[in-house]
Amino acid sequence: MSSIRFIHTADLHLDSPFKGMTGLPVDRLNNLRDSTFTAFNKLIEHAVKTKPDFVLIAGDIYDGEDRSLRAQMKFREGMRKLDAASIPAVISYGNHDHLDGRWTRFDLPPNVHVFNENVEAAKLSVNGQEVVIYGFSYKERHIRDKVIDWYPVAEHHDAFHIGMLHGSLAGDETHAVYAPFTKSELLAKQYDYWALGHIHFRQQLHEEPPIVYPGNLQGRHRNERGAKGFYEVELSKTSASLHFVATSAIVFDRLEVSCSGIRHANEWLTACSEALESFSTRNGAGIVELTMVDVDNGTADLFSQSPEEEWLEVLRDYIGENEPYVWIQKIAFAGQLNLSIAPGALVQSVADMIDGWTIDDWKDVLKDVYQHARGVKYLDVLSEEEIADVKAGATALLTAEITGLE
Ligand SMILES: [Mn+2]
Repeated sequence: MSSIRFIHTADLHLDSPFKGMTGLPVDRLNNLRDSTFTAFNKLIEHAVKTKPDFVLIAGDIYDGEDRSLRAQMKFREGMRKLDAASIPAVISYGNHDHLDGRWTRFDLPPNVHVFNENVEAAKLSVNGQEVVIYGFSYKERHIRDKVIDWYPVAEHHDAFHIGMLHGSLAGDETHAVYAPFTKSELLAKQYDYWALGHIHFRQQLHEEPPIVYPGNLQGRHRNERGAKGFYEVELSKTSASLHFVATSAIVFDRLEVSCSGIRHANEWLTACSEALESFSTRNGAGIVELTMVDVDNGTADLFSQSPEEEWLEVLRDYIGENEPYVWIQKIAFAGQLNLSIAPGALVQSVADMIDGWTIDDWKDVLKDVYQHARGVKYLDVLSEEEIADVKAGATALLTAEITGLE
């Protein structure tokens, strides 16, 4: 039996507004606002050039439930290019672009199969080989049902079976409203591949068969770090190979700058500039936060002579507008806090308490925010990584406040 080759992408979030990017020069802000389209165009160009058998888009094509006209027009253009290259596309809508939103409809070309609100099968024939793709679109923003129960178990194993599902692993209560499933429930369907969407962090939940989150095509904020893109998949009945293709036009990241031995401001500027250069060589344009590490007392003295905003301003001036352009969103002198002053007993006991919180405690603590009807749409799920960030940030703040008083 021959193998098939396809592209798996999800979470395009076209026309994401990138709110809160204050200070970014206007033309750069425009580039950023175009970045979801730039990333999408890279995907389309790649597809037209490499001619996969089909393209799967597992939900959240649009960022908003109103699906901006511009986003719909650009998406349609992309689908037309695929159509002209005879590449079928199978798409579903997710929680961000659910069917219940208010949006003006654009017709999509005939190569595109759109899943409706019930789980259904789309059948493709690839070089005489039958491929069955199962999926559904969100009929409203929250899908609490275990939609996974509606997916049929695969029969006829001479065909390829692929499940498309926009949702999250069950067990995470904050995420229970997004078509929850367990890994064993997916495996029980006996499909050859699970094309997931919704979680923006690229990850493979299972190898054989592959259960895959490709992540989004373009990071949208400081917590969506690193290169983003899609997977090219080559699948046979006995093996699968996944190849990641980066599309992000602007990469969000957090860089550490070693301040070891730094005594003068110009040495610091050089150290930061080197870190930024090595970042842009690897990633191209970006938006980064710089964290100072290896800060000893001498360096801390230097930093304490000017306010943080001034250091940031001077650094931005020094770096200038080289291409590829890297915007420094923030600098943090985290190292300072680990100086000669050990965190007091009070800080330690509070930090220990935070450290001891279970996921339920976190949810309880944050319930006002996460249950806020209007606020919740601006929040992504609280990941373990974010919890770790909050912990580190809280401890640093406490240390700064308390040791400052002492
Ligand atoms: Mn999404």
